Amino acid sequence: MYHLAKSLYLYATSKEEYSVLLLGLDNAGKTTLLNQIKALFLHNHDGTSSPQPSSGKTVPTVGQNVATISLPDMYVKIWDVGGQISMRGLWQSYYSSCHAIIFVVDSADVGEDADVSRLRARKASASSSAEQEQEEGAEGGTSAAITEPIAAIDAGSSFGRLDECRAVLESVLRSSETVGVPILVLANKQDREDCVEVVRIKEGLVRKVFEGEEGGGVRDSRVLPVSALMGSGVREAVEWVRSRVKWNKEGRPPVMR
Ligand SMILES: Nc1nc2c(ncn2[C@@H]2O[C@H](COP(=O)(O)OP(=O)(O)OP(=O)(O)O)[C@@H](O)[C@H]2O)c(=O)[nH]1
Ligand SMILES: [Mg+2]
Repeated sequence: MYHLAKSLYLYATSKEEYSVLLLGLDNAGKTTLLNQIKALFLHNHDGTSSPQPSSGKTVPTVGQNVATISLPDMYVKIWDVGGQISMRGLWQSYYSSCHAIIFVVDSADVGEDADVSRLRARKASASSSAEQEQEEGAEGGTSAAITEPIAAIDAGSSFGRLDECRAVLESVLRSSETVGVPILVLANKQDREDCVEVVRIKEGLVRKVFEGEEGGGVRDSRVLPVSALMGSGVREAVEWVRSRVKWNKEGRPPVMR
């Protein structure tokens, strides 16, 4: 009788627990995001309190930070692992037990896209050719002068860490242990004036990776703008994860706590 009562009590009081892995390059804002999620959800289970700016004081993560938040219908255990190159080798040990991945991108550190670079290059070379023409009174031969610097800029460093970001995201998707795991890409630092818009991150990074060979086929994914520092978009990000891990429950069953 005691055992029956105990199991009924445990059944009535336990909740599903899902694990979420925060990944992304160093300095992307993973720890700031974790702190903001804790501030929003730890004392208020539905996260309806208004987001407050976080202090933004963090140090590069060596190892991991972990926190569990309690939502009305589940616990979410969030693993924040270091994004420095030396830390990335540890990521794969978390893949098999995670139910969702949040990949954080620093939107102020992806540079500008190829179209903007081309336009800038065209403008710059057109005006320098015009100056040259004026100085030398030369005619003809300007089209070669216009196209030359474009190639130079395309191969240059105006892309910030976009290429690194793409390669790292591809390597996450390439692992057989992440197949079918929902992935949320967060375009973080949207409060910064020099950030790129979420649509640019979608086109320049996410679509290329997910539609490319490394994309690992169809998977549940989304791109959302956030500011981990100010807290904007964080509740929506948690809500997306909550709904997707539930939807994928048969593929990756939760643990009961
Ligand atoms: N403006 C702005 N700064 C942010 C935001 N999120 C994080 N930062 C800043 O970015 C820097 C790095 O943030 P972290 O959260 O430590 O980055 P991380 O991804 O955990 O870095 P690693 O632990 O090295 O992988 C800190 O100075 C944060 O204050 C944001 O949304 N807006
Ligand atoms: Mg960190």
